[in-house]
Amino acid sequence: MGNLAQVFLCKTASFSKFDFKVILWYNSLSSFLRRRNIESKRRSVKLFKRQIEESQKIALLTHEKPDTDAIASLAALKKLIETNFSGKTVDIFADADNSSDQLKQFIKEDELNVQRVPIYDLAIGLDAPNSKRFSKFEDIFLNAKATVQLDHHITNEYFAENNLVYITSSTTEIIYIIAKLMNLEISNGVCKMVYAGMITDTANFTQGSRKKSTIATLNDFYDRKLDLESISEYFFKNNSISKNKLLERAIHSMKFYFGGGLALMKLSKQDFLETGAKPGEEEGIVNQGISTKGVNIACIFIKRDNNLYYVSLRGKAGVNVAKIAEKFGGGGHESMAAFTYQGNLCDIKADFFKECKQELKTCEDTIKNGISFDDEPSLNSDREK
Ligand SMILES: [Mn+2]
Repeated sequence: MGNLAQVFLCKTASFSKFDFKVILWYNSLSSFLRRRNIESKRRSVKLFKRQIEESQKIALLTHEKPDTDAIASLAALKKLIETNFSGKTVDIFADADNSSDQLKQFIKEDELNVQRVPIYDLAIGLDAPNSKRFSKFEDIFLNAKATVQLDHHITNEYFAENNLVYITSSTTEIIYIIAKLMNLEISNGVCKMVYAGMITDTANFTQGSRKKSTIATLNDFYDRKLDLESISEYFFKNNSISKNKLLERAIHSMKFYFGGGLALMKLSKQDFLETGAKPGEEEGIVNQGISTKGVNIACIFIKRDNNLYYVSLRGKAGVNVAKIAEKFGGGGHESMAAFTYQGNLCDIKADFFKECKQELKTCEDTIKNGISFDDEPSLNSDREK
């Protein structure tokens, strides 16, 4: 609300002088905080540029079992640093299957996990809420002379010396925003990598965080006349037959709890073997659960090894699945999160259901039965405050 409108309201409605003072005070405090926030972001970006300039050997790291946003972030930032700063060696690391098709799209097999140097001048963490997520490469980050991280997870632990954490669509989007603030030369190839991270982390802009900056970034890409359609098709209309067979198994396993509010799916090692699906092909299958009417939380338990499960969660508006994932040592976003569980399923069942029930309770009032196209005051579309 603008100041003028407040003065008007104050004169017409039954506002006391005290209310008016509170509104003015609140207004100036929030604009002060906003300014301070922008200032601190600017300082972090400046520091990041200086950190790159002052380093010669740079390591880029991301979380284990990297998704498309993580891999695209590694590739995009490597390219940006190499083309805009001279004399830097940029090594990239990820605990991943080097031969996966998804990885090969962005990174040459021999460029990932190269022979490491004992101590890097700068380690840059990407798309990870804490350093443990770098898994077997965590020591590279811990031993580096300087550290910075770029991430968009709501559960981020601000674990680096310089933390560039913005809750937005993807880590690639943050890379693009920062590259622009640094006035770097950004190639069309880098933009396409950024786009790949954005569409996969938001399931084609239907979940996760979508901010003003997301739209501004898309605007830039349309101005560049990039072929975005083929990237969308590659990620969303390109399922292998084995993935479809895996999806069929997952749907077959789907069970409903709490009056249909929770959908649970399971996949075993056997399912992967018998369908011929490769690791990584389970990405996105959990969305099938959340796309079901009445389901407000969906999850999939993927059995990797004996008693080792990867658990992926999705939630509809009003639910915060990151909270559930955090309880079990994981993290993520309000509408999409994950954790790893080592142990017997029977041992986690009661606790897991308790957490889900709790979240379903808090969302009961906000879930609508339909949508309204009536004229209503506009909503704040950003779900994360
Ligand atoms: Mn991400």
